Amino acid sequence: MAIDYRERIPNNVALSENRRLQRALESWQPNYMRWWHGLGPEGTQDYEVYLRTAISVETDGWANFGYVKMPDYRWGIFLAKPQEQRAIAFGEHRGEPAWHEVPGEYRSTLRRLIVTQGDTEPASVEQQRHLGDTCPSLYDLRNLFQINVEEGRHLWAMVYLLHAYFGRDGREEADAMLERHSGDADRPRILGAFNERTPHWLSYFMFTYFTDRDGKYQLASLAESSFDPLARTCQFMLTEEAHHMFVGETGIMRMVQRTCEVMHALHTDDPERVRAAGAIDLPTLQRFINFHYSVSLDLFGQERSTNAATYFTTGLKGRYHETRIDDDHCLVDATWPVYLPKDGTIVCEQQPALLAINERLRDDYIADCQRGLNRWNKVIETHGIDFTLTLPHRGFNRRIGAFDGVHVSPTGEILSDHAWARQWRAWLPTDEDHAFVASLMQPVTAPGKMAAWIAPPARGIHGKPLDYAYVKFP
Ligand code: BYC
Ligand code: FE
Ligand code: FE
Repeated sequence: MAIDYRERIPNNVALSENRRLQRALESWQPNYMRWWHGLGPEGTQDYEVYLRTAISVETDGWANFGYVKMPDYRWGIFLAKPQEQRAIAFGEHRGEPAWHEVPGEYRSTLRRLIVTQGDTEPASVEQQRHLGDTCPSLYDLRNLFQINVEEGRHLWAMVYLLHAYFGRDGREEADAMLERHSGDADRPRILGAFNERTPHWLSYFMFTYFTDRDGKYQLASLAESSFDPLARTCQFMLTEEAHHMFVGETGIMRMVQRTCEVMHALHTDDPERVRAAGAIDLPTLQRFINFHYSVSLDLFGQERSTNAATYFTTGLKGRYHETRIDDDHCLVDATWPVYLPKDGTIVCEQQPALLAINERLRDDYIADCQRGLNRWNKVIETHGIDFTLTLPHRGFNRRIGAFDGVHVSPTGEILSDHAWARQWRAWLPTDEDHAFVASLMQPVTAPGKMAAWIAPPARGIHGKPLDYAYVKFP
């Protein structure tokens, strides 16, 4: 399973033994590079970045650190080690051997799932392309670029599957990945959150906490797939995802820390005084949590989804940690509680578990999101400040599913249009919030220095000190 770095496309799938596939991917590669130069991190082609590159897919041999110019990053194809005689764990094919080819009857559904997954990866790079101009520190800048190159690699992972297993339509879909663009009026990215802007570092930390975490849960579900190459690709992608969420969680933690220090020093909880001191007040952080959390909840799809039921029954996409769940893994008679708006209130109804697969994954996600808030709230508490960050109700600010078109307050009351219009500014980032946050975004690029609105991280990268030159400019 060693990764072969002598190849033009590094890989551990013996690409050189399949000339046709190798040639097809090598002809996609220049298009990818053109996309990276055009829509990847802006103006960074000559930066030398202290990046981690995978050297093997073993848990111990993962990482190699060194300075790399991002266009020279070795994007490649890495699948987790095969599991011998892996059997399908759920659905109507439970107990049968996992598939090494795509069954004809599932071809278009599986392709669609892979395309949807793949589309998010370059979208996030596009969304983050201007952030380098306003980095709060070299440490943060390097982490941004690490995430960007890895999201680029995640695109490679899906493009490999499309080329290797889906013939001509797969190749066309791979091309289309570079033709849709985040926020493009004519050819947008597929899922809503990936067409939103990531205009500043506050949005970016929220995105990597909440939206990359959707990635964790979707990838974990696809890692259960009966289609073994997809499962193994997603398993390896998950190891990279952990760092993206770490960046989000610690980024928000550091902002909270800084804000609390300012509040403590000034003996104030007045948001205006906190802002005047150059920190981001807690109510503003709460509004950004509300926004990024709710658009990320939309990424799980409808509460009741026949699509999701089909993915599960046919074995294409499982539940989170499917094999650790103690049930029949077919869900023929099972039910699952689902929150739905009904007659002006929100009710919790038992629904067929098969239809509620998306909702169950959303439940797992919500519980995981709350863990970060608990840690941030500890920081607030340690400073003796009476304020609690909370996740809004799952129906708040939704565009997909049963809550689309229903106004729900953060605490879960259904509101009239009028009541919503009167109050939403307290709950979602306003233009003024964005303008204020943008005003803080002055680049800090001296080694070891940190913008005033964020506390330094607890430690540097890979044992290096905080004042290490994580990025060197030409
Ligand atoms: N926006 O039956 P439903 C990541 C559509 S993030 C727009 O619920 P389904 C990353 C849906 O397509 C992980 N449209 O659908 C993070 C369907 O359309 P049709 C990304 C939406 O299929 C950060 C219709 O509504 N991976 O990796 O059960 C940085 C009916 O809905 C949305 C995946 O998503 C939306 N939010 O569930 C970088 C995994 N939601 O058929 C990367 C692959 C739903 O009516 N995708 N629709 O035309 C899936 O598993 C499923 O497609 C979804 C949707 C869970 C997304
Ligand atoms: Fe990704
Ligand atoms: Fe990610």
